Order: sequence, then structure tokens, then C-alpha cells
Amino acid sequence: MNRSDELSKGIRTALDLEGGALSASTAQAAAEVLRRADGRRGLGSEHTVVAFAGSTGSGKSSLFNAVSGLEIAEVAVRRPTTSEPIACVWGEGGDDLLDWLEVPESRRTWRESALDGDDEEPLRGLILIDLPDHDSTAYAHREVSDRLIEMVDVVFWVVDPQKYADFTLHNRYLAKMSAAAESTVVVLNQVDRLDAEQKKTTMGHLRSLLEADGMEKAGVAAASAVTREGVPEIRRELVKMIKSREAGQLRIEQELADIAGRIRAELGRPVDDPEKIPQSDMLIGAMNEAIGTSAIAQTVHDDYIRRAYAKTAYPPLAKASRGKADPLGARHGGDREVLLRAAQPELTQPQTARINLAAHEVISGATRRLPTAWKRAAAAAEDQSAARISADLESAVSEVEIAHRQPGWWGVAGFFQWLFFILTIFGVITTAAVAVLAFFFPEILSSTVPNMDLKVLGLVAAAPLVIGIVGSLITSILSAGARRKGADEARAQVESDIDRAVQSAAKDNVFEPVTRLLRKHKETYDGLS
Ligand SMILES: Nc1nc2c(ncn2[C@@H]2O[C@H](COP(=O)(O)OP(=O)(O)OP(=O)(O)O)[C@@H](O)[C@H]2O)c(=O)[nH]1
Ligand SMILES: [Mg+2]
Repeated sequence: MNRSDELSKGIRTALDLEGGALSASTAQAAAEVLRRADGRRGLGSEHTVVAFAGSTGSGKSSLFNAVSGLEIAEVAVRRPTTSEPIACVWGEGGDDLLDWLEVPESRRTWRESALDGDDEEPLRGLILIDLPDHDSTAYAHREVSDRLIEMVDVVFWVVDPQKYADFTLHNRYLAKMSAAAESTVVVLNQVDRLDAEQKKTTMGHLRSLLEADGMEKAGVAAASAVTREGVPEIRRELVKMIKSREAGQLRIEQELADIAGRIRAELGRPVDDPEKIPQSDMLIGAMNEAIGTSAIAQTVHDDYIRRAYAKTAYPPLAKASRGKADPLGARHGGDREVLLRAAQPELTQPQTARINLAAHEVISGATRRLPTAWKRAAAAAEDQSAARISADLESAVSEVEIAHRQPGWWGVAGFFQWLFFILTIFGVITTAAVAVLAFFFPEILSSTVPNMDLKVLGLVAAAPLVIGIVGSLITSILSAGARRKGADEARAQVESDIDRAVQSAAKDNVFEPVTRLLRKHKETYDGLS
């Protein structure tokens, strides 16, 4: 695809946007430029169309005759003279183009190069058009002139020493057509009326006026239809344009680029990365707060600690804790999963409102720089989001699994707690038994275990007690640590699961619709660059 095809495509995309994303005047101008570009492209690059435009009496028809070497155009002293365009075609063909330009058939002349020998050969492919004036009282002249000025490949503005600085010429035409500067040549005609000094001054002034019009890139020439001064140079310039066969394309490209620039200005600069939504963390935070993520996670944490304690703490303490009211069960009774679920609050209206407000801030912040029509699309996305985001959030969070499995280590720890507890009891009994015997029935003791030192016997009897107590202590310390770690993990797990659910509700209802809009805006803008 060449540049003008790319621009056409980009402009079409912009025009096809729903909801009238462009101003009416720009859309209309763009449609016209596209229509002209398509029309001109369809007629090929075999011919180059050049028109002489200008005020009445500047000498367009005279110069047209001088360049073509024929006396086709009517030249007169009465004003205005030319009322309909006249065309001269070098070589064959060109009817399609002239039909498109609506040049009357009776006003078309073919310059048969064969008749003129080699002189006219280089101009083969040229269609030269003499236009009516744009500034006489005859309104129809201006209409024809204005229409053709827009359609031809190159416009030669023929000005004269009296009127070259004319306000209308510069403000209504040249300044407005600066986008087509490379397809414009301004010819100061009638230079035979000026002396060398005046000519130099006038040309200098003309150049500075063109600069002020934004027409720096326009060509400038001096000529006289009477003395033929400058005419060969004009013909040479024409030959160059015909040879390149690019004049038509160049004009189209400039017009397309100009209208693309206008559309870009209306669209405003796109964001660098449509995937990056500012303040997205704020919305996630607000949603987490509304749904009570940390409260749910804390409940899961506390529930873990409580259940683990009952299974892994020192047996008498564990048993005592079981008698205490379950913070959840006391209130609700019944299935644990249902109870945990009950810890997830349903969103109240103020909470929903807070989420919607945060979504509004994110959406309006991300689309702040978009044009009004695009903001309307953003507002529609926001309405949809407001209708769904809270319900989506609730259902996403309710799908988060709150595990209440019993980790394997609870059983192991519980076993050791009981083992050491029983050992302690056993140790108490044996120690007490030995002590009672030693104090009250030493003879039984010495007959049962003769030769036994009492100290050693005492130690053996107390051993299970010591082992039981030390074992219980160690098991309790280890279990307490593991309970804290396990509870923290359960809390983190639930927190991250809920956060994921929150993220997905935010993505579906806010981030994705906004990104889609920003991406479309960026693609439209980039398609016009
Ligand atoms: N001295 C001098 N007179 C010129 C020159 N070119 C044109 N004229 C005269 O200026 C008058 C107007 O010339 P036209 O060629 O009819 O001017 P035009 O721009 O075609 O005018 P409209 O058709 O009315 O728009 C005629 O009397 C010409 O003889 C020139 O280079 N030098
Ligand atoms: Mg004329």
C-alpha cells in the first residue's frame, strides 16, 4: 500500500466510527477529499492536469495561448472574458478526465504533436486548462474556478503587478490551500510592464506574501504573455511535471495528509499504551475494601488457628478450648463451609456506590483526553459497568474456595501431644507410687527391688514424667509455630484468591472496555499518521 492508500484507509476508518466521532465539517471535508482522490486515482497517471487560475484580467488566457502556442483562448480588454474553462490536450485521450472535470466538449482542443514536429513532444500527456476568473461579479465564474482548482493536479496562479497582493487571492485561496503548496506555482505575469528594479521588488514582495500564506513550498515564476519572457521556463516546468507522472498523486497525497491532520487534531493525542489504565490499583483497592477481603481473610486465619489449636494444643488446654464458643459456630451453627461463606458480606448499597464511584474515576481519568463523542462511548461503558460490576464481584468472590482441610501435621502433633500427656500422667503415677512406698512401706520396696538405690529408683520412676513434660513443651512450641505459619498461609491464599476474583470483575467491567476504547482511538490516530 502506498502512502495515499494508507491515508485513505485511515480516513475511512475515522469516518466509519460510530456515534459521529468527528465534527460535521471535518467529516464532510474528509468525504469530499476521499471522493476526489478516488475519482482522480481512477483516471490514471497518464495525463497531468494543470490549470491557470487567477483574477480577471491577470492574463490567464493570454498566458495559456502563449504556452500552448495556439490562439484558443479568447483574450479581450472587456472584463471578465473567459466564462467557461478551456482545455488543451497534448497527445491523445484525456476525455475521461475532462468529463470528470466537466470541461464542456466544445471547449476541448487536442494539440497533435505530429503537426508541430518535436517541439511539442515533451508536453505529451499535458492537459492545460484556462479557468474563468474567481473575482469578477460573475458568480458562475467563481463557482467553476473554485471547483476545478480543487480537482486539478497542479494550479498555476496567474497574478499581475497590480493585484498580486490582493486580499481575496491570499486569504480565500492561497492561505487556505497551503496544504497543496507543492502542487502550486504562482506566476507573476505582465512583467513587461515593470522595469528590472520593480520586477525584483515585486517578486520579493510576492515571495514574502506566499511565505505568510504558508506557501513556502509553492513554485514562483515571472512571465509576460506579450513578450514571451518566462514562457519557455514555464514549459520546462510543465515538462518536468509530466515526466514524473506524479503530479496527480502528489496533490492527492497532500490533500489526504492535510485532512488526516485535521482529523488527528480533532481526535487528540492517543495514550501511549492503551493496556495501561491509570488508577487501576485504586479501583482494585476500593473493591477489596467493599467486599471486605481482609476481614474474610482474617476470619479464615482465626478459624484455622482455632481448629488447629483444638487438634494440636496440649490436650487439657485443647479440650478446654473446644468448650469455648466458636466465633462462627456460636452465631450460626451448622456446616463450617456455610459459616465461612457467611463471613463474606453481601455488598450494601453504599459499598456498591463506592465501587461505582471508583470505576467512574478510573474510566473518566483514562478517557479524559478523548474527544466528546468518544467520551460518550466511555460513559456508555461506565453505565454497563455500574449495572454489573458489584454483582460480578459478589459472584466471583463467592466462587473462591475457602479450604478447611486438616493438614496432616495436625494428626502427628496431636498424637505426640497425647503420647507425652499420657507419659506425664504415667510418670506422675510411678513417681507418686515410689514416693509413697519409700516413705510408708520401705520394706515392701526393698523386698520388691532389692539392691536398688533409692535415688536411682526415684529417677527411673520420674523419667516418664520428665520426658512427658519436656515432650509436651517441645510439641506445644513446635505446634504453636506451625499453627501461626499455617494460618498465615491460609489467610494469604484466600486473600490472593479473592484479589484474583476482584481483578477479574474489574477487568471485565472496567479495564477491558476502557482499553478497547483507547486502543481503537490509538489505532484510528495512528492510521492517520
Ligand atoms: N502588457 C501585458 N498585457 C497582458 C499580458 N497578458 C495579458 N495582457 C492583457 O491583459 C488583458 C487581459 O488578458 P486575458 O488573458 O484576457 O486575462 P484573463 O486573466 O484571461 O481574464 P479573464 O478571462 O477575464 O479572467 C488583455 O488585454 C491582455 O492583452 C502581459 O503579459 N503583458
Ligand atoms: Mg481569460
